[in-house]
Amino acid sequence: MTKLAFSKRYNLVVKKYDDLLTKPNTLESEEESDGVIYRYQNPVLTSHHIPIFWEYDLNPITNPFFMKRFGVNSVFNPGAIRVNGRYFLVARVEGYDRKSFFAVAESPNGVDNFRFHNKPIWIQTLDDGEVNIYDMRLTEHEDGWIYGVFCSESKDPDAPPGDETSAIARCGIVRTKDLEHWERLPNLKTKSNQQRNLVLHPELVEGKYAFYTRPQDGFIDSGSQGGIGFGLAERIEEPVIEIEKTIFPKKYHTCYEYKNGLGPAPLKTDLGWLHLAHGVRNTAAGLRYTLYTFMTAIDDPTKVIYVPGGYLLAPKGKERVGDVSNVLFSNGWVLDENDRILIYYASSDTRVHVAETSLDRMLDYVVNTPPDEGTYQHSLKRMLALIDGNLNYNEKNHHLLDSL
Ligand code: BGC
Ligand code: BMA
Repeated sequence: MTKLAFSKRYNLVVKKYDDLLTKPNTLESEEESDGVIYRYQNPVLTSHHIPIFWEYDLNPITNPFFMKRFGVNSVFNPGAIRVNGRYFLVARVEGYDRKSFFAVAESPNGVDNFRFHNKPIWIQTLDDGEVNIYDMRLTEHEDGWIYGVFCSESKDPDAPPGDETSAIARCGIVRTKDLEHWERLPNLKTKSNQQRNLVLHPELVEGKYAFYTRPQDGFIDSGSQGGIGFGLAERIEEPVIEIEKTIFPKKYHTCYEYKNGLGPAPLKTDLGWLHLAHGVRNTAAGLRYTLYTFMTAIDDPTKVIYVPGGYLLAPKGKERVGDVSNVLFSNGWVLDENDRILIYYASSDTRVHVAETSLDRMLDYVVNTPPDEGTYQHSLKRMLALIDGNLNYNEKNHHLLDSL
């Protein structure tokens, strides 16, 4: 093995880093897209985007081999927000040691040149055995704060001796005005022992803080618990939900058969609250996570009014492989003033991508995609109706299909 001098190795690593950070991103070609969503070609955040001085000791005396002293394994599941025209992701940064924390990365255009701020976010821990934190959802709330709601994980105190995997997931809450200083609030209390994928609704409902919840029986298994829930908390500084109702149940033989959970905070549109969620099914190869959308009524965010059938985005190509393969997960999106929607999603718990659509396109998709009516017979009838409609249209309209 040829040993490069500290400075040579340093220069190579810096060059690679700089090239990566300034690399422009481009949309996939028109015909690659399904017409609903357009993916960008390169991931927007990966472990290679981590600043060099977070991983390496830059002092040749204490680090003569210029080796990583703190390795980052993956960057994924970011919350997203646009402030003063700039795009911010609050990413889950996971070390080689499996612990994760949050770090803010900023971009001028939302699709490339994402750069981490100088330091990851300092989060004050609570005195409750918290071991790990992940998957922050950001909400610009009408009360003037930006809230970050995340999963706080600890070892299950009732795990029998020898069981080193059972865990408890709770809902952690922080808030900020500047994305630099974050105030930790108490964890949300609900009746369920396990909570993951909680999201704060941007507006008060009946004068209270409204949360989308996802109660579970076990750490992985949602068990008898029904799906995406909803509940109100009187105060955010002492958050307690007494009554939780299921608004989007998991369902047999769908892409959210095993479990589901809300993604980012919903977007307010003229037709209703637009939601992005993940749906999970179990397979012989393990859990498969895809993303889907639905809409709830503006005056009642618990009332589901549209559910396009099937998934919106599923793992594709290189996205399929990673630490936890066959997973797409999203907890961040941004609607900008030009009605562009940027969906930030992670693939296989490893890296972050962005896909683009527009508000009018999404509304068309949500309203006009046939719902999943439960059986293949229903689905087949829907497709036959589409085919017959097209053949009929073809007869009457210049035989568009004849060249196919
Ligand atoms: C992991 C999460 C995962 C959860 C359930 C946690 O320990 O950090 O990424 O979603 O387990 O599998
Ligand atoms: C879930 C999430 C994510 C993760 C996914 C797949 O339970 O909370 O952290 O992306 O599992 O591993």
